[in-house]
Amino acid sequence: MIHQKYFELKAKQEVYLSRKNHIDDDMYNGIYDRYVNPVLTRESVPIEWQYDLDDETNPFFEKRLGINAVFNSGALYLNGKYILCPRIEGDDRKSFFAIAESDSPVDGFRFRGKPILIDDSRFPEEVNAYDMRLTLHEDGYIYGIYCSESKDTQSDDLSAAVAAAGIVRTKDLEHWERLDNLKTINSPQQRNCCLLPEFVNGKYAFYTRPMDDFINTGSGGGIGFGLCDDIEHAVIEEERLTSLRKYHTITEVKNGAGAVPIKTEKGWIHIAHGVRNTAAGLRYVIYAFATALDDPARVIAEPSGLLIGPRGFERTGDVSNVVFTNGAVVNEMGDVFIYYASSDTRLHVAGTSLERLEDYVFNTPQDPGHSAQCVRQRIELIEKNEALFGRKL
Ligand code: M1P
Repeated sequence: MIHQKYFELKAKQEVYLSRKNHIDDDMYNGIYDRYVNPVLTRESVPIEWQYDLDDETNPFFEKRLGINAVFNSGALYLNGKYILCPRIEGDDRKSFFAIAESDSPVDGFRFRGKPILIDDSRFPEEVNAYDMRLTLHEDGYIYGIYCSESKDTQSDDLSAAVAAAGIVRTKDLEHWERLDNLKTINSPQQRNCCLLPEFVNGKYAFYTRPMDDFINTGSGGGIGFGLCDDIEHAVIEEERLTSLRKYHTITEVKNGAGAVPIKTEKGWIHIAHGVRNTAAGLRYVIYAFATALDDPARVIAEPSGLLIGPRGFERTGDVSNVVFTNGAVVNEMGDVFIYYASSDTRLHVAGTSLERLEDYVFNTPQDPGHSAQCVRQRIELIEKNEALFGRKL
């Protein structure tokens, strides 16, 4: 018999999943709208994925396989549906992927089917899998590029790990084919890699993140870019740097590609993450930049500072003071939805338009790099405003 408690929890979850979302008017900045409710949380995960429903084998209706968090999500807009592929972390700390979809970009996301079972038969060392970027490529496949993590067997440190970029592909989001992990000849580890939707010079084009070890990028100077001929056995011989890490900026400690870049008439818009150190630990924020259409490694616009920072309750969670994105979509009306996670705990959405995003990326001043120059930049802005009024403000 099915345990009675199941029906109670199911009804409660239905109310939660049916909640409507709305723009948070107190967070106005003109660039994007933040929505009040997260779009996915641990409360969104089906009860059937966590409980044994049988009252004989589970008389106390105990959670058998709990979920700890739902966060960093790949995203696609496909056939009128908004598709998310988040990082779901079990209570066992292992992450996995599943597809959630909705007719609305901002609410109503429901998991469908079962979690995605990635074939690890050729990768027995893979212990964890997370942060998938979904790319609908012009070759007709949907690719998922994710972090494939394994234990560092060369180190005596029990927590030492190795990060690589795993590659899977599908045509229907149900059957996934595992390809070889991405090899980058000059970078021993990779995380935060993503595939551009278009060929560049007839080759598959990846944004990478050269790293010397699992946490520290070490000599890795920023977000890399590389080409490969064969996606089934992807090898990048040379990585060129794109958006750089810089002293006293939001990318000082590290940065990494985020959502799959968005193509506009003026260039590829990137929504990435930057990390700096503080007395309270690492602080992750989201920033944007653009690269050239004719050379997607060349940065052509770099607005100063952060696009999205952790605010309010977003600031706390399993890894506090973090916002992170690995998915954004554009619909046929040119609306843009950025799916970002807060503090490695839950997934939110911010909405804007291509026009607004382009205006932000190409018209926000660059960081001049020194406090005094930043003050000059701000005084210039104030004086421009005063000229409008014809008096001091
Ligand atoms: O904990 C914050 C983020 O840390 C990692 O990002 P990065 O490689 O840039 O340090 C990732 O593990 C990411 O999942 C996580 O949100």
